[in-house]
Amino acid sequence: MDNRDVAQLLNEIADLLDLQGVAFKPVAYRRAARNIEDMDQPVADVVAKGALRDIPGVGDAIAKKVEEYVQTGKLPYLEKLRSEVPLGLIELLKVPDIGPKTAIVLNRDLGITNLQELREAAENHRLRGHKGFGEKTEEKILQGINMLQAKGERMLLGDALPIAEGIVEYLRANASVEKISIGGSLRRGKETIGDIDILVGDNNPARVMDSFTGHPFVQTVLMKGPTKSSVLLQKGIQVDIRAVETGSWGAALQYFTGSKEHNVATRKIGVDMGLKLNEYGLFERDSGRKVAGATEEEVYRALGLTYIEPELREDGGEIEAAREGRLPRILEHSSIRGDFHMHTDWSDGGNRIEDMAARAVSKNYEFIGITDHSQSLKIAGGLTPDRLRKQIDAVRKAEDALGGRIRLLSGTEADIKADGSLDFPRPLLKDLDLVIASVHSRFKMPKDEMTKRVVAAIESGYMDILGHPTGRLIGRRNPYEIDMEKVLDAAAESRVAMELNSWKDRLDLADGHCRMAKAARVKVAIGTDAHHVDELDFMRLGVITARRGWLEAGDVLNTMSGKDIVKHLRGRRP
Ligand code: DGT
Ligand code: CA
Ligand code: CA
Ligand code: ZN
Repeated sequence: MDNRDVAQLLNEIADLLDLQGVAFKPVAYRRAARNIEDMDQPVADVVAKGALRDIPGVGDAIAKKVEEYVQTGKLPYLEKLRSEVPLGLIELLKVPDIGPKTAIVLNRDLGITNLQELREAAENHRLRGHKGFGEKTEEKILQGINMLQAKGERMLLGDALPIAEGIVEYLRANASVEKISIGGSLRRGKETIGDIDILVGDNNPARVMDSFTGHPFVQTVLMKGPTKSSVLLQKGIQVDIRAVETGSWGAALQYFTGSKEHNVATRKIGVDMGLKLNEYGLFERDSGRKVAGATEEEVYRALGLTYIEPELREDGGEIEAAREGRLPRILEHSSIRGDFHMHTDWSDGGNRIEDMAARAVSKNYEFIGITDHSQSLKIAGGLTPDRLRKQIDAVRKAEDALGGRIRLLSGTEADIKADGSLDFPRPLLKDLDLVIASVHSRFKMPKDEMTKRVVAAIESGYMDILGHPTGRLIGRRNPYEIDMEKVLDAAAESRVAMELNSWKDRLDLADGHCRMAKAARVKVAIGTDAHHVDELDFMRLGVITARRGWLEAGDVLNTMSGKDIVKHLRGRRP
């Protein structure tokens, strides 16, 4: 349980109190939630020290509830509130323009209890004419619902992963399960996740199901059976759990990891060998004798395949490669020795150069690139040439202060302007250790113009890495039109690397483009684009995406030593 979890529960209390028309209290709960979330120390430590009431906004009433939750994992006050307010009303608050007062009116006067009913009421024009609702408001509400539902369908890998890990940890602690793993698309590391799947290997599944459905974040139990259950958490996030006997663990994990297409292909291999593969094991078709099932490795081996990492299980050629023993040895997180892309308080980042460096040292990194925005990006506090010169000195100083424990690359994330030129004069670019160049404007250019623009930047001789090469924001902004083949050809020629920006809604390059880059012999540089020390943790999303793109350590610049990366970059300066 981390501070964010506690904050989330307090915010939910605030929403529910709002929906009961309670005054003042919701504001207090939200304030406490924000302060707890922003704290550096884990809330459990603060509770243990008895210092909860020292946090601004945390009075006696709120402190007691937080203590109870931290100590017991339960919060009866919240459960009571949940039982008093129709479940779906909280959803209504997510629609832009609907606050608690409106939600209460909609519920009291029109009997609306959830998003679906609100949609129907709006579609049948039952809102207009009602107190305060005009035709316009009705339309706006409908648009808001559409946006919510389109986005709500799948969640980001970076959002789903911590939630799922929290549940796994909770079940380890509370149900002392023998084996447990995330499964489904989340284990395969897909960039968006439909629902979270969790698999448990345990010979007493009933206890696991009780524990799971009793998790404090569970809002609705959709289904509860002896070996499987499904629940909804806040925001409609669905979690499915399955429990199997430990002897079937490997076969079940293989089955519930998917993808469906990969499973169809592995099953077919079995059929051709006279075997039957299902979630209980791999069996001889005629005798029914069990051939394998306890581990995934033994299942794959019995099918004549080498072990296939979950990220590769998309029926994208991995089965043929496994049969012929030519699967790549994909990138491991432990091979990462640095991060190329981050922002500091010199532009729109939240921490100092020294803070970013200290966090990187604690990750055992050998180098990081300090790459604040360039002058054209005024909204992000882009640096003028003058400021950038000063920053180069500041970076050197910070590096010296750390006594050689890490190399700090003085760099920039320079805008690629509409004509393909970079946003700083060449002599200045020459003095930097690292130049990332990215498109941040004029996204709607026709494809051939955009391709020319980016190729011109690549061929300028002054850039090392093309930042977030397609500009997409998952679920929010489409990639810009660009001829990736041509870009990769130019990059191969100029030995410019492609960034794999691992910000959670970018993951740009996407997995498929990573494979294209590898085929074109273009190196990939993973950058978190962190604007805060904690966001350096997004590295793992980049690693997962690189793995899905079949990249090996040798394809990724982050695996070079600090010394080698400095040498590599110096060798590129004209
Ligand atoms: P998602 O949730 O849409 O992001 O995608 P998945 O892959 O997690 O799909 P999900 O949650 O429906 O099912 C989890 C895994 O269970 C899936 O990856 C493979 C396995 N599975 C589910 N249904 C079937 C099926 O009908 N046939 C086979 N072969 N496998 C299935
Ligand atoms: Ca799933
Ligand atoms: Ca599922
Ligand atoms: Zn950028």
